[in-house]
Amino acid sequence: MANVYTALATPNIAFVKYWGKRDGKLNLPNNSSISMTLSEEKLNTTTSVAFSAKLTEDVMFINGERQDIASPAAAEKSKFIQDILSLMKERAGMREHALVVSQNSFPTGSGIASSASGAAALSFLLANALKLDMQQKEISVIARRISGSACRSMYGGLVKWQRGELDDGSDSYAFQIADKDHWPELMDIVAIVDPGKKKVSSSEGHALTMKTSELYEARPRTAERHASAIEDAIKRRDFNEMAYNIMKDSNNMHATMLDTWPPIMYLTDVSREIIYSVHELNTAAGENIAAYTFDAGSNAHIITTEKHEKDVMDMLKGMEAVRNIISARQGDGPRMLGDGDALITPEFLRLKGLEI
Ligand code: 2P0
Repeated sequence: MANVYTALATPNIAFVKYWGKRDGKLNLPNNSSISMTLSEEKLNTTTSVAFSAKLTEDVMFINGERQDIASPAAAEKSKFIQDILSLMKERAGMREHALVVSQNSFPTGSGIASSASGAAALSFLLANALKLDMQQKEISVIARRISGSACRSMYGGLVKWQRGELDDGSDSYAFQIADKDHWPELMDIVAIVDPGKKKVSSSEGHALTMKTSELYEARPRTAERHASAIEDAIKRRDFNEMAYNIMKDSNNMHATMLDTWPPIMYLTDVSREIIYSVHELNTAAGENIAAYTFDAGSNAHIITTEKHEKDVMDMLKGMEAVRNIISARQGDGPRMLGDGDALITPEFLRLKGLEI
């Protein structure tokens, strides 16, 4: 059996959101964004790869299902994966085909960015397995091309994806603002309210909002302002100020979504109930002790500190519609795993009728 390499990456939660691209092929954003990379206990993607002359084409499985990446009819995202795979193999002079097996610990398409951790795990894994001498910055550019927000999962702690200016995207990469030890008390409490697949995919949403929202014109500069304020607040560990800008940025992005035609509405009554409850919590405390933020889905991410974890938990536990609560801290970013964690095993190959 061929050598198997395995890596793990985790999702990130955006404090300043990426919504709208100035280049849809390269995933170049209209504004910089900031995120916290999540810890791995509950939310992670593990990906294994092996290269073998016994394979007749590149083969990929996500959550046990074979993906159509090699055929011309493959979906847009899958084609990107194939492109990246071909690009990195070529760079390494690898002629053999790849078997890639990827598994998320959380439901795909549920509003928790599985694309970010998936693309980050794959890019990091290929760079390492193919022994490409690449800097993290360069790998983040590769991850970005598969899925924009993935470039931020290339680092642990608190991360900024700078917009960049160049048309080729070489200056649109992520870097670490602070590692997790700078502000270890930070937490993301994820309230799962709807585990279903989202109605409008992010890729469609980005384009539709830019095309039809009249409010979107103000979005890039508003987001840049939030990004500067948050970067500054992170350096000072000013939770009150950071939380204000996190909530404003989430609301601002969702306002442009509502202003899209036809409107995109990811937030539900339960999401709104959570928004009101966080405001009540903050008002009662006399300062911002928690911040809500929502991605392309109805699940709430509540950013808080260890000290107020119980307040947030008590608030959520009183809500019937909250089906599951997942607490995460800041993670370390992607890492290679040992053979014991490999997803390509003799058992897997037998089950799928493959030989490597
Ligand atoms: C973010 N989201 O910054 C924002 C917040 C959703 C709302 O990044 O087309 O899946 O793969 O580049 O990264 C979702 O967009 O889009 C996203 P693609 P992606 O986390």
